[in-house]
Amino acid sequence: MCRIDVDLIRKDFPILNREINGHRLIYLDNAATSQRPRQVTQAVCDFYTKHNANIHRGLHTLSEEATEMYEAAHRAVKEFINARTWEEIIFTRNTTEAINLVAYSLGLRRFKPGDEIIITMMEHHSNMVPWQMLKDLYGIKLHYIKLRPDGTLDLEHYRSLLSPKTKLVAVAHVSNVLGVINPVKEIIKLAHEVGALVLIDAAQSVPHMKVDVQEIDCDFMAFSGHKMLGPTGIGVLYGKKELLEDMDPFLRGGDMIKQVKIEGASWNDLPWKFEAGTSNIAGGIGLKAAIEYLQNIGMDCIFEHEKALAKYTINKLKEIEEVKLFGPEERIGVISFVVKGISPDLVGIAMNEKGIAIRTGCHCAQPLHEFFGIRGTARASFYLYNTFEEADKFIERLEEIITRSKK
Ligand code: C6P
Repeated sequence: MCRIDVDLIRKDFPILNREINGHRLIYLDNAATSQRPRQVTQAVCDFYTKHNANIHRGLHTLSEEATEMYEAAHRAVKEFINARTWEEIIFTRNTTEAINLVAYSLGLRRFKPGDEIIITMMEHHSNMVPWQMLKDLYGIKLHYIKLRPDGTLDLEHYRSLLSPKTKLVAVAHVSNVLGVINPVKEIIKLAHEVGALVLIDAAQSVPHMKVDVQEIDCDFMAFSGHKMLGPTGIGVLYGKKELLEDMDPFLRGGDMIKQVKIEGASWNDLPWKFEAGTSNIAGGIGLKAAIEYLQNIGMDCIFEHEKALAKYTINKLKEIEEVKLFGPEERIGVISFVVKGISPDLVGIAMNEKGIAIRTGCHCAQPLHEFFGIRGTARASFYLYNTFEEADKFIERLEEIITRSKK
């Protein structure tokens, strides 16, 4: 059992002192993007003010420093998710680009008509639309694992979809709407038994819990820096080295080549083969600072804190008759709900009047909302700097909104 010192943590996030509409900001939109601590903004600022240069392109001191810092960022990610080597860590812009990289470099080039891909009904559009592209272009069959009424995956249905034709299973580790933690280890084991590869969309898990790629044995994993205290514009694709070596590049141009001749080109070593053009060097360096920040606090403690906040808030929401919650009991700090008679957007706007930031809409998961027969939800999502007092204020405001709507 560990406790995190939320008061101390909050001192590192100046934005949390902002007033919105005359009220201290309560930021409950962490699943969309997190805030950044001083340590991250400082690391980015230090890079630009003291070390800025392009990487891999100069023999001067600044270029060597920038190269070393950017490579160190890859090594920090490698340690964080326990990859075998830092060559397995490719920096992308975000989760979306990381998934598209696999769809283009593996799917478009290696899959053929009749091959099958399995995803789930709860996927974010980023882990759905790239696979729909393969279906439309190549006649690849796309299956969706059904959900149980509580929003957990129907694993019996999953088993029935698997066959030697399955080439890829692409699944969210944690749903950005339901907060449910999917049993990825079991999903991966079953996929490997039929020879399929597995991509894990870890956009909502890596920021909040310890994820070990060797332990779960995924083949690819994608996540975004901006949801884990890092800068925007930097994301990660993890891939097993032998698979990445066997794949064609995604984007082509500078830095990803070994040699270019009139007749054609050969590819650079990993991970650079997949990092074409000038990279988001400052973003990578900021991501390293974010990882160090999270590691100092401890991923297990962050996970416990958020789970406790979610449980506390859900118990209070359950007492409000007009509120309908989505997702199972056991979950990470993401809570989506609807309020009888009030649209999610109106709930969001009324929350903002008191400085409370939540997200409303379909959260880029339209098929999931259709599954529940609704058009959108309001969503509160927690992170390490949120407090129980903030949860109370959120509930209090929701009760006010409901009372006001009845007048
Ligand atoms: N979900 C949300 O408010 P990007 O935008 O590429 O950094 O992340 C895409 C993405 C992929 N998978 C999951 C499970 C996600 O939650 C997200 C981003 C945000 O829920 C923005 S739509």
